[in-house]
Amino acid sequence: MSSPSNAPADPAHSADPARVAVLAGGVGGSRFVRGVRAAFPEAQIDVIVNTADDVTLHGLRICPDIDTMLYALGDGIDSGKGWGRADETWSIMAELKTYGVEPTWFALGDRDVATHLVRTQLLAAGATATEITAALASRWIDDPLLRVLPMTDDRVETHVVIADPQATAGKRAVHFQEFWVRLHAEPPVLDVVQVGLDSARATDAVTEALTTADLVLVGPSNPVVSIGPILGVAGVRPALRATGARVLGFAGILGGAPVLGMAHRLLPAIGVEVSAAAVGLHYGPRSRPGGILDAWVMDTTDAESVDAVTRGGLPALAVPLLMSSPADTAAFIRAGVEFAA
Ligand code: FO1
Repeated sequence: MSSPSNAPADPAHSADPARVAVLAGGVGGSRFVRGVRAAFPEAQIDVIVNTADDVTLHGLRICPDIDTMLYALGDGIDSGKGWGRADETWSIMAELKTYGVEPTWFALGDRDVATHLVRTQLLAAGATATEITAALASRWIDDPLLRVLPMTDDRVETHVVIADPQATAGKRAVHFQEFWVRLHAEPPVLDVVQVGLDSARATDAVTEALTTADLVLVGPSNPVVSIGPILGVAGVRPALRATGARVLGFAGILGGAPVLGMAHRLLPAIGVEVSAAAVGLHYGPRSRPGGILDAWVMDTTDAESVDAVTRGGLPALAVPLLMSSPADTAAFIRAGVEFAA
């Protein structure tokens, strides 16, 4: 007789959570997921991945956060770059450059292109993002109790509005990938727009994973372009507020700067200070309308802001958050679970 599926986990006295749902982006997200598996070896883990980074280039549909998650968990990732395939070759890019066919600023390795060819032809055949991800995962994921789920089957793309004196209104929108990869996140950000988000719905697999979980973990991914879009998809926040699970969030900002990526360039544009405390309160306690968290875990660097977060109605904890190994990540995840119990 298994324990009630929604019984909140209390690892101090009872078995670990049977079902864990994780909200994650790409590079940091995959490191976090390895820690979740190390923390809870027996659990079903459903990883809900951001797809607002997706882009179509050279006629191919590219899903960076999904592919990074699959490659990383399947040991096929270029661990130096944190994205793309290991042992990559670049003949296709060299040929495109020779043809003078743009864009060449987005580096597509030959092995990586095979993934985009598979995805693009399955999309053309009418398969959903969820079906395609499951098909790709059958090659990359050998963990029968781990599922990688796109946040939605609908098309959502993050665009960044930047100042541009040449443009008529003095500003223009660029795709997030152009902002990050070609423009190196340099231009001042006036706004972040997730195109298509207002009509995107969470898949049934995503809402089921969230509502039946014993534990939900919001990973330390970019709050604006990774976690933000997931929370913005219709059905996700209601599922997070309805779930019987504990919902724990983990800061990706330490000492006022993101550990990875460019969140510091984007948070001000949505009116959120670049600090672990501000991000936690931005996600908000479940006791507040729209809030999603039962607890917020920050790094010891930010221990002095535990009180401010707690006064904001969100129980907070400060422990070492660096994901230098799955065991280190598992340690802070378990510390968060025990704190929230
Ligand atoms: N990031 C870069 O900085 N430069 C690239 O040329 C690049 C290519 C690329 C190709 C496929 C892919 O899945 C990811 C790629 N990324 C590249 C990383 C990508 O921009 C990020 O993984 C996310 O979109 C941001 O988290």
